[in-house]
Amino acid sequence: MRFSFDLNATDGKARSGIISTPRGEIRTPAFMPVGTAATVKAMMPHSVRETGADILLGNTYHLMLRPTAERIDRLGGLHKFMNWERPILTDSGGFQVMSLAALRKLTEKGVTFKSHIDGSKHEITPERSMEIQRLLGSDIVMCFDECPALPADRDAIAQSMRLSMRWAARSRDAFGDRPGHALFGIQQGGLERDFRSESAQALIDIGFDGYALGGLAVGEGQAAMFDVLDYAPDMLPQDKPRYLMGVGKPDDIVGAVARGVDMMDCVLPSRSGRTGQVFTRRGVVNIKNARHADDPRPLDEGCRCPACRSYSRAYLHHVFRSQEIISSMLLTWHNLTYYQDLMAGMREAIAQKRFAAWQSDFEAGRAQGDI
Ligand code: PRF
Ligand code: ZN
Repeated sequence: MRFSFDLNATDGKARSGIISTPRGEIRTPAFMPVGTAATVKAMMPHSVRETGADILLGNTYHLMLRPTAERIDRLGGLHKFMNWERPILTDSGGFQVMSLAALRKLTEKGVTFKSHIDGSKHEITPERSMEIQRLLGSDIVMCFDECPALPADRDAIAQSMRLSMRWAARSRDAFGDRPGHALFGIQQGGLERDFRSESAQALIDIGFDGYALGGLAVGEGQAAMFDVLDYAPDMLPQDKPRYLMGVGKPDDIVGAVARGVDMMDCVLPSRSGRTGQVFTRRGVVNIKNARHADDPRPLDEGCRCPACRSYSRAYLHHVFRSQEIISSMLLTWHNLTYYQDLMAGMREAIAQKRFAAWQSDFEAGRAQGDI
């Protein structure tokens, strides 16, 4: 069975479809929970599935350092290792090297760095990144790229983007032909329309199974990101999935889907679950706040998750304040459920051609605030 993408419905620029892989279907628009270290923190895999996730994201950078890709391969691959048999997308490592590692050195060949865990020295090249992602058994492999920190001058953005495009060609060559597995290119070019266009054309000439929008959500702000998303997805093929990397807050996700994005990932719902930040239809609630201490009501009346079905705000406030492990479990479960229900709501609205009305309701709910 091969990797394929079928668009089922469009409404304005918003799209809804199915990515088919040998490990299962991915309903789009899709949100991918982040499982950096072979776990979605505080969640059992079957619980992640119950929230509605079809696919998880894993990280080349973290897994190559610990426990190593070779060890995971010997143990039967990442799916078996972490007990998640559905699709996994892996990021290629460069972005995490730039944000986490020490003594980074970038050359035409690749990047060398020291591990943030034990200071040991490592190298990732496009060829090595493809090898690691193959050893992990990743279903959707990402090209090795460089994501420049913004703001940067136009010249630096162009140089970096062109390096990423040469690496994209090397990634394609090293990946080879692997039926059932997909390789995604990554568009770069900062906030510069001409460089975004040059990058898209370079990727299309190489040819990929899907196309990511990289280099966004790196500090430019939502308005600047939406300005790029107003044109950049249109530069990519209509018939292939489009993945916006590392996004975002619920309103970023809704705005991205409205502009033609099909896939996203972000640590926000899981990380916020551990810091007491809760996403609801009425905006963000901080469970740490003293106003919840005597509140017998659920977090979100309309939510189907166990935190909302079986516990009060007062209990969730108490276990958070007491630093009990169940606090991270319940709040992460809630946040991931909220994100997946958001995606399901958008998929349904797109299929029924009422996405604009759905988006107005989404914004109205948030305008009301938590009560
Ligand atoms: N490239 C890669 N991974 C990423 C990004 C990128 O540009 C981003 C940018 N938001 C997040 N993760 N390879
Ligand atoms: Zn809930």
